[in-house]
Amino acid sequence: MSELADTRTGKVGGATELDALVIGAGFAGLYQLLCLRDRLGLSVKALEAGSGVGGTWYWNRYPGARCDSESHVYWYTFSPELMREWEWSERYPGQAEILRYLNFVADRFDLKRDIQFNSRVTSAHYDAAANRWRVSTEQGETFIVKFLVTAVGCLSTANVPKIPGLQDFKGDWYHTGHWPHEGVDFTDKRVGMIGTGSTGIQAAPVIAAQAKHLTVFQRTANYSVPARNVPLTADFKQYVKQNAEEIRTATHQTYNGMFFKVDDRKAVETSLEERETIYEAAWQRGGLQFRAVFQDMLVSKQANDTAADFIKRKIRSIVKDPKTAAILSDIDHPYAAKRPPIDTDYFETYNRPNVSLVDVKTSPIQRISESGICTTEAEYPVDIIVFATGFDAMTGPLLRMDIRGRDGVALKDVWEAGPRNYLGLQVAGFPNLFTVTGPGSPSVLCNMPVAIEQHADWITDCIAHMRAKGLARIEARPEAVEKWVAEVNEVANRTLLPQAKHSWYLGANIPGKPRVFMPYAGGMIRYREICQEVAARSYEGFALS
Ligand code: N01
Repeated sequence: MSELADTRTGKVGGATELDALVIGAGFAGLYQLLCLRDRLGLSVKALEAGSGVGGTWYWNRYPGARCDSESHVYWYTFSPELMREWEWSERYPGQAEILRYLNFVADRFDLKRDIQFNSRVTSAHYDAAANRWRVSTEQGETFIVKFLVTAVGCLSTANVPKIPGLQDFKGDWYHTGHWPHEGVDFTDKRVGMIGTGSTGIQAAPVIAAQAKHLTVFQRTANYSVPARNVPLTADFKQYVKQNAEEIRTATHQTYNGMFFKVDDRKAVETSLEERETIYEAAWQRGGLQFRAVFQDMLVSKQANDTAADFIKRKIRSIVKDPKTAAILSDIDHPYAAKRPPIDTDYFETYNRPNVSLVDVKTSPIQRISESGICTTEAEYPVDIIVFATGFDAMTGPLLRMDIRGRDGVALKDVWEAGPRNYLGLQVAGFPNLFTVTGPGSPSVLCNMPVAIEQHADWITDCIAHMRAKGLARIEARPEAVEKWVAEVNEVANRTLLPQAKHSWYLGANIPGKPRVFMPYAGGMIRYREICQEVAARSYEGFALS
């Protein structure tokens, strides 16, 4: 700290000097803060735009919000005591319970004293001469830090489509990712909901149960498998407590950070009857495990077609009105090539007399009037519009900050044609900046807490290594970035994932966004090995000085 420093506050000329700054206080930010503060003893703060911890689970309070990872794997595993102390109540944790959990963790480890809430980072500029990041917030504060870690989430920049006339709408409208804390009362209201991704599929049944009428505007039909959520039994809770360590180990050994493994058998080598039995059992069991019943489901179109066909038949058997069933089951992409939703009574909801479906693929939304949503064919009067229209995923939360590396080069320019980094962790030209679950890492293709803990641990170990060796700067080498970007593309192209043309994995949901498959699809287990090898080889691919 310089001579001008106020030693009581750590402030220098109005700016706060720290060893490290973490942006975000969701799952990732909380753990990263804990690692840097309590393991390394750094002076560190987290800045959080919201007024509380929770990230995704702080913002996404829409009706029906629930996780699709099962609760016994959707938590931190760094502390055996913590795993013993916390007990989930349902198979899939709901938003309110996850938020309680994250507050419990933040209090348990006394993290809130180092989190500054209501602080949105607007810019982060690297000063090469000082080897420091200068970080500014919307609230006018400045921080000067050696290490900057973004823990801003992958799905945190809401996408409200620019539909003409929205400003004239006389009713209320909400995006699911910015849901009012006090909730929304749908009683006696005509509701129009745009979007049928995981969010819309979760929200529709809950809104329909309360609203006078719900009209769902579907652009791309989607698969969904029943979640089969249930309260956990005392026996299962006991099992989790007794086997927490084994469960943790297992989640480190799977492709996607889940407890279940993808089965070895192939759909194309299984008889029709047996396949049907397997799919039916998976449908009854419910959840994301559906995609794990055949190993070739995500790599062979022929195999995938068998799963797709099964689900489409299920939709047509559940939805009574044949026209509605046809629109819902007219799905144009392989199963699980877009993030596969799981639901509670989603397709059944269309059998309610107060629910209707509008196909906005054949008759697109043109504008919003004072009193409703207008497609090319009709005007649908509504009192409330719910935008379940997703996010500017993965790159959006990073690019909405003005991040500039060496020589003032802007991240948005470096990523003009799509994200380019090394291991999803560092961008060449942006020294000492780490991106937790950044594009190019498994992140959204993995059970998030598993991906987050691996990243935060790796970053912590890396900084510890630097301190031990007296090193001040780490930066991804351009050639390592080239190789990694090629690797990310190559592993994605070995799967069917890039075939879903409207997927946010590809950035296709945001007009003008470059279409690049963003997450690393080679599997969490392989990714973990790669990161370990890189560290063991003295951080191969990084320049340390
Ligand atoms: O967003 P989405 P989401 N006019 O982008 C439609 C995670 N998540 O919030 O497909 C009309 O998937 C869009 O149509 P199309 C999970 O990773 C997890 O639902 O672009 N429609 C699509 O139907 C998930 O994948 C959980 O043609 C428009 C929908 O809006 C991710 O978050 C729960 C439109 C957006 O779907 C995002 O899910 C919820 C327009 N102008 C979310 N613009 C769980 O853990 C967009 N759409 C269970």
